[in-house]
Amino acid sequence: MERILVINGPNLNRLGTREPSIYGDDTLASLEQRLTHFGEINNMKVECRQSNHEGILLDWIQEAESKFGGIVLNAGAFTHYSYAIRDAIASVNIPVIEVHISNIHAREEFRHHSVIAPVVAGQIAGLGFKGYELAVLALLDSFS
Ligand code: CA2
Repeated sequence: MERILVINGPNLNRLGTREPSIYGDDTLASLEQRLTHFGEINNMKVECRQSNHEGILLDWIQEAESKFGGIVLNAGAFTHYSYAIRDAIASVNIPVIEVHISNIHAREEFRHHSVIAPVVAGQIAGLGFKGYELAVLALLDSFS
């Protein structure tokens, strides 16, 4: 069975507590539950993790290569400036799909640029939680 790792980065543990007009009212726990279930009905094992720490995200990306077929990554604000995360993605030979709940291109100027965009397989932004499911489907499709 294909295994997919979903990684959420800094502050995404705060989902459902503030800024509902940007990120919706659902919690990280409900997103993870939804993705686990989505994996089951599509015959995949989806594992979800979240960390506020850059080094932990780096470790997970590097380790995923031997255990997962692909990664769905919402790197949060690290998206906009972490060359370390960019290098970690470039160092693994499994596909990584970048997801953002909000449309980063329609927000503040500093969010328009993603330093990881050049090294990911694709980017989905602005489709809310649905974006994670679409990324999982895109990975599944890439396995066949
Ligand atoms: O739209 C996204 O998914 C982001 O990756 C979310 C990041 C932001 O820095 C990126 O520019 C775009 C921030 C996540 C913070 O999430 C919160 C959720 C609820 C309350 C406070 C923060």
